Amino acid sequence: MNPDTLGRLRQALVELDSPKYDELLKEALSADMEPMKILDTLRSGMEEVGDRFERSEYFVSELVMAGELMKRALSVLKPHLKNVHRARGKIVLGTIIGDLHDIGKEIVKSLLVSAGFEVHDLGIDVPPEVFVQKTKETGAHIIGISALLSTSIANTAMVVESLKEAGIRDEVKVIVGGAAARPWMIEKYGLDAAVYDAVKGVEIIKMWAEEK
Ligand code: B1M
Repeated sequence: MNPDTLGRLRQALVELDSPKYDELLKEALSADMEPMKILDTLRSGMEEVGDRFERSEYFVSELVMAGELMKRALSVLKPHLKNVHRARGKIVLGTIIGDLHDIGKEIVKSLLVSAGFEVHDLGIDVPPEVFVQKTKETGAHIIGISALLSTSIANTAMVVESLKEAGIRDEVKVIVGGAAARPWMIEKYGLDAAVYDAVKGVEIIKMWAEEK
């Protein structure tokens, strides 16, 4: 493989050059590149797309296009993320209300499924009570919330409040992950963990499952 395939793949994503992107994605896969390495590279490309959006060089239509390209890679890479199959526990997963971003959540879901978790994915724009309802229904001990917008991440505190109201706060761990997650939110919103990175998030979830 050309040593700069990943760099060029990232660039093709940033430039929204769809044919080049597909070609380089194929090249990276046929060279047996680590799927997580490819995803991390693409994530960094998405950050640059976001930066261009902030500088008004890109508009929402470009964000949509970048999202489509990223999803295309995800569907190709997903089967390669699967390795271990062990019943590890149940987790309720979703993107918080007000937030429609789901690419990071899909990555986390694939990693959790491959690590042997039974994942109940509620999708995007999920209200707090729906997280709690599904948790009660499935007997899950972990809620994973994805949050990319600083405007809606505070809604994760409402999930914690709903758990308290349902009388099950002590039985359920809550982890929030995504571009908007910061460690100070753990205390402020009453969470158990807040991470920026999918692998780190899955490590924490595995640790909690082992403690059970
Ligand atoms: Co939006 N968007 N977007 N967007 N978008 C961001 C997030 C933004 C940072 C761009 C920017 O300005 N730099 C900005 C948020 C700013 C802020 O709040 N501080 C932003 C904005 C402003 C908006 C809109 C408001 C734009 C508008 O309409 N004016 C709007 C909001 C809509 C809404 O949600 N209500 C909007 C819309 C969209 C699209 C729908 C067009 C599209 C999403 C398509 C989709 O998801 N299906 C989109 C995109 C593509 C982006 C960027 C460019 C890329 C996001 C992405 O998919 N990254 C993004 C820029 C950025 O992130 N810097 C941006 C790749 C993905 C693999 O990374 O999702 O971070 P990520 O997931 C990571 C980790 O965060 C972590 O693991 C994943 C893998 O490493 N992780 C977890 C995620 N969830 C986890 C859960 C865990 C653990 C880890 O445990 C449970």
